[in-house]
Amino acid sequence: QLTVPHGPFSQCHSVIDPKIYLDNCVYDLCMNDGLKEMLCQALTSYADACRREGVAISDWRTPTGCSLPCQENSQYKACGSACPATCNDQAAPNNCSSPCVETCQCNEGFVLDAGKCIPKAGCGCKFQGRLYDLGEQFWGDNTCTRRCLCDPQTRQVSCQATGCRTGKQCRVENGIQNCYPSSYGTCSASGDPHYISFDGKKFDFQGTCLYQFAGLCIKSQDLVDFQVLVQNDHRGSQVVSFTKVVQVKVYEVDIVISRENPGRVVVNSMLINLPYSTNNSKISIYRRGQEAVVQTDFGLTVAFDWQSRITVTAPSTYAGAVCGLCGNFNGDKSDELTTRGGTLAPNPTVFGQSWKVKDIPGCVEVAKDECSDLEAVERRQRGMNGECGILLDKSGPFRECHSKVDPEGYFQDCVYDYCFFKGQQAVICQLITSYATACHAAGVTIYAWRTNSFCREWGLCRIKSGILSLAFGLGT
Ligand SMILES: [Ca+2]
Repeated sequence: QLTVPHGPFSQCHSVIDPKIYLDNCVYDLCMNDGLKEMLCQALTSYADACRREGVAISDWRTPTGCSLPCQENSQYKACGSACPATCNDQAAPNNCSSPCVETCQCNEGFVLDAGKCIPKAGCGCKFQGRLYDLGEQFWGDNTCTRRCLCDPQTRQVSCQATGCRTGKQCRVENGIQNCYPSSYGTCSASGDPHYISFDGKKFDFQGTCLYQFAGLCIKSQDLVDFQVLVQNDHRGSQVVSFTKVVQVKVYEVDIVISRENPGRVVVNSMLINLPYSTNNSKISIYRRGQEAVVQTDFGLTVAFDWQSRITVTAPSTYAGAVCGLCGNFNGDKSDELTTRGGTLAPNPTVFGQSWKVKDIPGCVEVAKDECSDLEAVERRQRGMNGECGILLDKSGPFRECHSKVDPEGYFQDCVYDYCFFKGQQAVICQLITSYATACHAAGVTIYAWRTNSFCREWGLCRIKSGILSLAFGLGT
């Protein structure tokens, strides 16, 4: 094999003269009665010399029977990678710049670990009978008091005493034990708009500029920063409208839900259809009933019905750390009208103005006059089974919803708007629509409440006919 012209060593002949190796080989074989090991040794030394000179040697072991004994789960390679895959670096062969070597290479699915080829899955740390991936963090007990790490260097588990931070509790969700928010807070705005803060304070604010609805104000390593902005529409004499644009900023993604784009949302300036997920699924946006819902992996949910109703739900870990029109979520209702400057505002208008983020051309923030005969209007409406009274009517179209969604708040908002806008129908129609939406979301059947003379459908007809066309395959 050493001297055959087209044999495995032929490429090396011009670099290292094989003659002396051949002579030595013949001599050794003679002296040892043709012992196979002698032959293999001689061939190995020539192959090594060639390889040192950078000459590629093809497989000479198979034809000569000088197989290199390879251990379990590995196989002989005449020209294998000099950088074998290991537990710490399974991709090492792909980034190897050294020339190939004669080696025993671990089989597919195995990696070299302490001189042995072990299954890839065997890389990691064993702890209480379970195997953890290198770098994996996990709880070492079922009460979340020991946080453990499978150290990639030592492949040993090290644990530290810790616990769930304030506002979180240790429990299992979807099979995963972790510290989860112990509760959630909700803030909403609808109609005029009427606000209900995280701590439950109700107030009205009619500014039509861009405002911070809610956002992280006390920065913390444990809390993901976010901001929810709202813009309300200017209320003209003919078209009455409410929250027009909702903007969510989180994980450097900018999401805009606006009345201009019903059924769709704008993500980083691109108009997209739902459902949609972005930033490694940290944010998902989907449709729930009549609402667009933005949900984050840390428990923040923002829902907007593309019309007038916005709801923000935040985990209790954010208690006391947020600010904006939704208040600070510290459980204290009395300090909800805290301005951006940190002082308590004398009224919702001053409070709201302080949370302005941006002026929109033509936006206004005038404090509206109180409605002088509010109480009389409320008394009158309460006794009616039309207008705002339709919401409370025990035999009316919403009768089956009363036990699921309390109509009283909606009724009061309706009366308030009715009074202020001198009974403009479009205003109260929006509010009744809000209640209908909430009933739908609660899975309750409601009965026809619009008539040709009361809250006749306008824009909705177009949307509905669009949906019908799609349903019958006529969509464009
Ligand atoms: Ca508060």
